[in-house]
Amino acid sequence: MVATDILNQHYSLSQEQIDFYNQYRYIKLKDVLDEETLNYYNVIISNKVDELNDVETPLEDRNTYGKAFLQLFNLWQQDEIIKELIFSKRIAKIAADLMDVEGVRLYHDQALFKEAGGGITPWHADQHYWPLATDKTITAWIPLQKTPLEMGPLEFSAGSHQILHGRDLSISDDSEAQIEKRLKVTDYKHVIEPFDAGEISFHSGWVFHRAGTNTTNHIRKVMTIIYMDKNMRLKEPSNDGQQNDWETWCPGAKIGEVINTPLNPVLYGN
Ligand SMILES: O=C(O)CCC(=O)C(=O)O
Repeated sequence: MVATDILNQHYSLSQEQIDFYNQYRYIKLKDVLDEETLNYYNVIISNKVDELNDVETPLEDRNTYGKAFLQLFNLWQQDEIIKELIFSKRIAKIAADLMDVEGVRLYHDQALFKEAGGGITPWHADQHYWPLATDKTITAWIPLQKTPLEMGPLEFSAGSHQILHGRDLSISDDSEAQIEKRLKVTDYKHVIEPFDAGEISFHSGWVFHRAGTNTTNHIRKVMTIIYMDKNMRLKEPSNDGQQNDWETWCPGAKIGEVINTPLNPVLYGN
């Protein structure tokens, strides 16, 4: 067996897991990847991030966003082997089943490497940045190593997609403070858990999430795949971030029409 065979094998989700996702809009799933595949991609993605990263500013001189992670986009276009991970039918079908849609397309991928000594990822909701017409969006957050609490694993406010206050805040000290304050007076559970090797989380575009600092001497290496319903339509952008995302991640898509550009291939479904 080569390391990547698991990428197209079926992963069984129970109805309970689908119901859990539907209620809380996040879920953590164990053994989506095996250790062999994980170690293989850890090396390949790390090499690509090293090659493409152009951030030279020392960590201490960056702002809060800059301290949170090194961020590199659409690696699937840079490397055929990384493309096999991003095009994994196993992961894409989980995304489709959790959202209860027939198929999913790629919005974009990104590597999020929280460096040793890296800062927090402030509370935020992703869909604030996306010009997408419905909430059928989901991110697979794929740690490339076992991720203990000290490394800053992804944290969720379970079920917080129902809160409107704070959705419009870009990732910043302000979003961290305001959303934290709002969440404190709700009953939504703040889920802070380590990730085993091979464990992946899925979260929807409107659920609030954050990550802590990385206090270890190792980089917290994560790859993410952002999926949307394959029938997702482009909406009129309502902020500069959404305008920029339209031009960058779905160039040529038309408002009101299904986002069917070469950058948005269907990864599961017909
Ligand atoms: O990896 C992180 O620290 C944050 C990830 C995140 O916000 C996301 O994938 O939506």
